[in-house]
Amino acid sequence: MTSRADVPAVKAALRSQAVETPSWAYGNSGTRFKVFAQPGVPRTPREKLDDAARVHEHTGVAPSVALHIPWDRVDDYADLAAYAAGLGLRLGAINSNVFQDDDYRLGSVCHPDARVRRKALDHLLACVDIMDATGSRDLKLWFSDGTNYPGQDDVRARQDRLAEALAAVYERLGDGQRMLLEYKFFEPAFYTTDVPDWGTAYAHCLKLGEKAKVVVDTGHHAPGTNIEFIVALLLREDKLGGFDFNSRFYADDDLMVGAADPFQLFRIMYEVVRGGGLTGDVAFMLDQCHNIEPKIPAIIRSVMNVQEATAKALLVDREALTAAQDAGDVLAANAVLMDAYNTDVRPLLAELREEMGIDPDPVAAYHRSGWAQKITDERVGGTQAGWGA
Ligand code: AOS
Ligand code: ZN
Ligand code: ZN
Repeated sequence: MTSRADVPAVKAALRSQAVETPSWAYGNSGTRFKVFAQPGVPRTPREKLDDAARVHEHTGVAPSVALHIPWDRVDDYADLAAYAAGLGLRLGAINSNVFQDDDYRLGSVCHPDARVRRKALDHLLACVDIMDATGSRDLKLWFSDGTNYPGQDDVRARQDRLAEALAAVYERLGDGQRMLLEYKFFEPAFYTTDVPDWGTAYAHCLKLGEKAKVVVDTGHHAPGTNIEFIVALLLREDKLGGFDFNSRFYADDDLMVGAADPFQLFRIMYEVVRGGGLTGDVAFMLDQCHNIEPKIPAIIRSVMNVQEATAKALLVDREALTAAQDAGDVLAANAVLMDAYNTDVRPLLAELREEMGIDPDPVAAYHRSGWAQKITDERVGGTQAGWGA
């Protein structure tokens, strides 16, 4: 560990970081080729929360759960929020879904037909009603809208339609509520995507106002994109609403965060720390699917991976870094950063967990708990993450 590290301050920062887990990560999921059903997966939103409570119990830093509507449809959302509270959890971001109906073949809020646009907008407004009931702060917007062929639709008119819908949703937001606009460079559209990059998301959010922020899904960039630069810039502009964390090797792989490139995750977390994002309003959410690995331990591992990257980012000797940067000492500056990255923070985190009264090894504690066997015995016919729910 770097000699000048203020360990109590690092621990305090780690203790206060909250990682939000997604309801859909607890259910079955797969690729377009096959869904490998796993035993014991949740059959209802309540059961997803039961599993999320285990993740929070063993990590101590995963107190909220993101919902996806209508995948997590219930009759009474206030009741679901009360159920979550009973488990020591709260309901987090409400993820809207305007991509799975036949009506959305040519898009949702950007669709050429005003009827489909109205239907999509009504869904987004209904999601804000749900936020009122759950007490959620954030509405997360991801649009599958785009075109597959040049000339298919008027790309600029689609931006006008998007702006109109976003403005209507923005208008509906209550005090303390925000909308987070997510971008993704392609898929399912392959020629143009209506919100393909941070610049497009930023331009819309800037016009809308301070309740509109950009969300960075780490899997939504072209290979080689410098994501930490985007993070630094958005933080500087006070427009970073949060993250959808996951790993990618190729496209939107949705693998465990920190698995493919832990160094990139560290560089992102360093910019978060540097930009004051750890103490601000940045939401640290996971957006992952566990197609072949057991889901709950994978989610625990993911939370731990975020913690490890954050711990390393907090250990960067900022004073030494600034001194080296000011002196133009390229190698020394790089060495300061690498010193922090190469520190084994697992003992520090184990110590922190003991101080928090939890097992220093969350995955082992989960395996010992018997929960996996219990849900395998009790739950039959668990649901698919999205499409079947
Ligand atoms: C889609 O690629 C996005 O990452 C969204 O956040 C989406 O709503 C989420 O992945 C659940 O499918
Ligand atoms: Zn996402
Ligand atoms: Zn995605």
